[in-house]
Amino acid sequence: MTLSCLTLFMKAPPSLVAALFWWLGFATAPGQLITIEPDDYADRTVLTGLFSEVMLSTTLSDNVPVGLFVVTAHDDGFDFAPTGQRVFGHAHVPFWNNERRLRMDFAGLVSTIQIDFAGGNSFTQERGRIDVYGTGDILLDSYTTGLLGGGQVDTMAISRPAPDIQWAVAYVPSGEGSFGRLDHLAFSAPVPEPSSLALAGAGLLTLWVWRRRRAPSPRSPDSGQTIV
Ligand SMILES: [Ca+2]
Repeated sequence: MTLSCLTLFMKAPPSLVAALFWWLGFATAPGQLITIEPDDYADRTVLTGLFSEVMLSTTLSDNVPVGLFVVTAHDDGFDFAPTGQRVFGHAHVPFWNNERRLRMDFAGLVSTIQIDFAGGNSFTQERGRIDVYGTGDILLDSYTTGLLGGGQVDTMAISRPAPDIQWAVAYVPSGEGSFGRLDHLAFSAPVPEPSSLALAGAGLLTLWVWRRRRAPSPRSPDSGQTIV
């Protein structure tokens, strides 16, 4: 936030500051996580575009979303689901690998993300991985599970000192398996990027100043003169 914005911010009435923070989503209790659980939706429900806090999509190994492969809630069918019976699916299958990645684009920046990974093969072990990226598509952090057999679960969790995660991909690295399960996504409430915060604050304060200038000045009841 620039110095001029900060000065205006400090001079603004408390009610305006409270409204600004509420509008920007800071009303969410600290530590409260938003959860998306496929078991909460019917089999084959399309989850892409369903949530205001995050956009779910499917990518290839280049991390670019493929519009045709919408993300769904999918019955596992093999009892490999980390929770309940349903996992994240895409293109009519309930599993993920290096060429089919679950991408999560947040409506702001988050500090915490976690998603369950389970091996999806009874005959060989697999690893899951999550990569988190910040502004400018900079890789911030990664988490890779150990080798997991079919139905064995590890929660892939990353927590940052401050909200700086803009998007993430969960998948099975190349050569580490082909049938990994992904389930039970949770993340902290997205907060606006600093540039958006400064822009929103300047906009609201401009509106406040404009309304003050348009408001009629109070006048003396006897003289009709403006009270100074
Ligand atoms: Ca589940």
